[in-house]
Amino acid sequence: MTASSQIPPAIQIEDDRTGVTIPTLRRALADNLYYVLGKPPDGATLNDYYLALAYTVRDRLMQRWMASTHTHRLPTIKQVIYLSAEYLPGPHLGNNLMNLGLYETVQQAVAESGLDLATLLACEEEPGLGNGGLGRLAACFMDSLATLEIPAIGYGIRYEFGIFDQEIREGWQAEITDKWLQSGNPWEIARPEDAVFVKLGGHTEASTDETGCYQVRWIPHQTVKGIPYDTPIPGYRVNTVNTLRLWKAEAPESFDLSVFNHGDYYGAVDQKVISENLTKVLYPNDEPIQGKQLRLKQQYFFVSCALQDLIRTHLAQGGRLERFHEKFAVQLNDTHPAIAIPELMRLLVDDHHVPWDLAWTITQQTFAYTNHTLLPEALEVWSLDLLGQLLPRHLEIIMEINRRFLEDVRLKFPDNGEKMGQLSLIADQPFRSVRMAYLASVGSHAINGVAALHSQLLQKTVLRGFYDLWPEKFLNITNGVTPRRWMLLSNPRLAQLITRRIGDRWIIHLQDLRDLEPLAEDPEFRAAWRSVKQANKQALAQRILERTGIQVNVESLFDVQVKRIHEYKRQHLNVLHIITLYNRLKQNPSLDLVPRTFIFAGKAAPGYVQAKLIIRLITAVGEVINRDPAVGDRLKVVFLPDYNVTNGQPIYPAADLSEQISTAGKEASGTGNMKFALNGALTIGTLDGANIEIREAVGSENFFHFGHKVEELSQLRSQGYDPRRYCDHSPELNRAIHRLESGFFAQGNRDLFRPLVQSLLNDDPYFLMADYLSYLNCQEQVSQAFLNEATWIRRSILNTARMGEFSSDRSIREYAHQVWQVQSVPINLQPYSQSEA
Ligand code: T68
Repeated sequence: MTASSQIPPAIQIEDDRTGVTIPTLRRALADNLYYVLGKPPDGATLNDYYLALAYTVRDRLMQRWMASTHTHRLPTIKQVIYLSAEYLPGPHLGNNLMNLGLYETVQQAVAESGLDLATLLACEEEPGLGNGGLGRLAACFMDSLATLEIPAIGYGIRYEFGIFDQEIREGWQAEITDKWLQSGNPWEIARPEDAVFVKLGGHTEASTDETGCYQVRWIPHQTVKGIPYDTPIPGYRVNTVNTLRLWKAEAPESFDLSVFNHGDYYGAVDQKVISENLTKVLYPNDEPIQGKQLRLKQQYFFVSCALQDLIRTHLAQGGRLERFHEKFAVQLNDTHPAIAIPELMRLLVDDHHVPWDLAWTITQQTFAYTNHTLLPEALEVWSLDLLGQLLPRHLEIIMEINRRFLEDVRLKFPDNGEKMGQLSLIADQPFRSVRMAYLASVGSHAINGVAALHSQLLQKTVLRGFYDLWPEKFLNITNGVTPRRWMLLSNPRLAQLITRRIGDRWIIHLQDLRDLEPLAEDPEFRAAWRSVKQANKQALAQRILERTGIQVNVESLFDVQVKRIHEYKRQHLNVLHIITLYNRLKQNPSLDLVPRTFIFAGKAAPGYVQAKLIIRLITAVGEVINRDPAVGDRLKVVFLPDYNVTNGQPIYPAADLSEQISTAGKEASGTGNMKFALNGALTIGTLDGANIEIREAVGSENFFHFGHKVEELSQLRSQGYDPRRYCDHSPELNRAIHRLESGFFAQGNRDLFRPLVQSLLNDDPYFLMADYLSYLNCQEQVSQAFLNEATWIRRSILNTARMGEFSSDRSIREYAHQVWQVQSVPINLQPYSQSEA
C-alpha cells in the first residue's frame, strides 16, 4: 500500500485544499468565492474572482509552507535572515502558479469556469515596497533562496503606501498614492500572536546590581507594537516555501489604556495614530533623509522586531544565545538595517546579560553587509542629536563600539591620529553623526559590493581604511536576476522556444543556455528567434498605443531605457542623441536613417527637481518629434508611465537595444542590464557596474561600449574639466544644446530646460558632454549593425546564450558558500493528515 492510500478519511480536506485536478480546482475556486469572500458567482466582481483564485493557490502552498517553517526552526538548521527596508516582489499569483507547476492547469480550470487567467492576473496590485534596484534585488534573492532550498526569512516593513503610482500629466510626472492594500491582500497572513514591542526615545539609567554587575536600563518615552504579516515565497518546483515577514506598527493596547485611564481618550487615539504612522509610507531614495526622524524610526522598528523574533524562536527551540550566529546568518541589505548591530548588542548585553566581548563576537559572526552605492549623497549618516533622542541606549553602545575599535586601530597604527579620525564611526563634519557604512563594516564579518568594479572601488574609496585593516573581510558578489520571473514568466514565447530546443533545465541552471550557442548559426532557429522578438514587440506596441496613444513601427529598432530617473543614469544623454538624429533629419529630410523607437520609463523621486525635468524633457521632445510629418515613423519617442515590476515585464522581452549609459563608476551594478541581455537585447553601455562583466560574458563583439572609463574621468576631473569645450568642438552637440536653449521643444519657452542646460554647460558632474561623441559614434555602429538582420539576431541569441552567470541563483550560491555558510535543506512532505494529526 502506498503512503497516501493509508491516509484516514480526513484526506477529504486535502482534496479540497490541495487537489490539483481541474474539477477540484474549479470547486475550490467556487468554494473560496462563496465561503471566504462571501460572494455568489453572479454577484462577484473580477477582483473577487482574482482573490478567490489567489486563496485557491495559497491553499496549495500551505502544506509546503508549514513543513518548511517547521523544519527551518530546528536548532541544527542554519537559516539566512535577509534584512531589507525594501522589497519589490511583483505580483505573486502568476509567479506562484509557475513555481508550483500549476500555470497551465489553472489556466484551463479558470477557462472552464468561464474566466480568463490573464484578466484575473491583471487584477493584482503589486506590493511596491521599494524604490528600485535594491528592493528588486531583495525579491530576486528571496526567489533564489527558496528555489535553492535554502532556509530563509526576509524581514522588512509592511508600508501601507508603497512607491507612488506615476501618471504623466501634460508631460510632467504626477504622483498618486499607492493603495496596494485597498482591495485586500490574499497573500499575507497576520500573526498578532507573534507581536513584539519596540521602545523609542526616553533616557537610560546605569546602576550596579547586587552582584556588582554594571547594568543599563532604557526607560523609553514610547513603545510601539510590531505585528508581523507573513507572505509565502515558494521556490521553483521544490517543496521549500520561505517566508517574507513584514512588520506593521500599532499602538500597544496597554499604553492606550493608561492614557485612557487618565480620561484622555483623544490623547490615546492620537497615540494610536502616531504609532501607526511609523509604517505608513515608503521613503523615496534620491532625497535627503537626514534629519527625517520617522525614517530612522522605521529602520530601527523593523530591525528590532526581527531580532526579537529571532531570539524568541531560538530560545523557544532550546537554542543558546552563545550559538545565535550558528543558527542565523543575517545579511544587511545596505546600511538601512545597520542599526541592527547595536540592537543585537543591546538585546544580548542589557536584556540577556551576555558579557560585552562575547556579545560582540556573536554580533560580528552574525552580520554581513552589502554595499549598494558609492554616491556620497546616498551614504547614510545619522546625527548624534537625532540618534540620541530616539535611541539613547544605541548611541551609548555605538560610542562604546567606536571606543574599542579605535583603541584597536591605535595599537595597530600607533602615533597615527589621522588614521583614527578617518576610521572613526563618528564624523565631525558638517555635524556630529554616525557613519552607518562604517558601523556596518565594523559589526560584520563580511562586506561585499555588487559588481566587480564596484567592489574594487569600494575598497579603494569609501571603505578604504577598513580594507587596509581587514582585507580578508571583503569580497565581490555580482548581482543576478531570477530567470523564473525575468524569462519564464515575462517572456513565455522565448522560454518555450528555448525549452523546445535545449530542454528546461536552464530554468534552474541558467548556464545551460550555453547550449543555444551552436543554434545561433542555424537559419531556421534564427527565424524562430526573430518571430518571437517581433511578437513581443507587437505586444509592447499595443500597450504603448493603449497607454500613450502613440503608434510605433514594430520594424523599427526598439531602443529602451527603463530605470529610475537620475542624472547619473543619464537619460538626458539618450535625449541628446535623439535630438541629434532629429536635427540630421531636419537638415536632410531624405536621410536614410535606421528607424528607431525610443522607449523610456521610470520614476523620479518626488523632490528631485532635475530628474522630474528630465521626464518633462523626454515627453517634450516626443511631442515635437512624434508629430513632425517630416519624420514620419522613422523616429518615435515614448515615455511609458508608471514603471514597476508589472509594467516592466512586457518591456524587456521586446527590446532590441538596452541603454546602460551611466557615468563610469556611478552605477554599483545595475540589474536591468541583465534582464535585457538575458532576453536577447544587445547593450549599448559604459564600462560601469556589471556592464563590464556582461560584456566579458557575451563577448565584446556583441556589446556596444562607449565612453570614458573611471580612471579617465578622474583624470579629466583633476585637469579641470570644462564641459563647454566639448560643445565648442562638436557642431552637432552645439546644435543639440542650442535646440534645448532656444525653447524649440518648449513652445518657445527658453526657461523651461534652462536648469538642465546650465548644469551641462557649467559643471556637468556626470560627464555627458565628455561622453557625447563616443556615444553618438557608438549609436551609429548600432544602427549599421541593425541593418544586417541575420547577424543582429545571431548576436541576440549569443547574448542570451552567454548570460547564464547572471542568475540570482549564482549570486545566492556565492553568498551561501562564501558568507553565510548555509546548506540546502530539502523539505519532505508528510501527507497532510499525518503531519497535522
Ligand atoms: C541600486 N541601489 C544600485 N538604492 O543603484 C544599483 N537607496 O546599481 C544596483 O544594481 C542595485 O541597487 C542592487 O544592488 C538602489 O536601488 C535604493 O533604492 C535606495 C533606497 C533607499 C535609500 C537609498
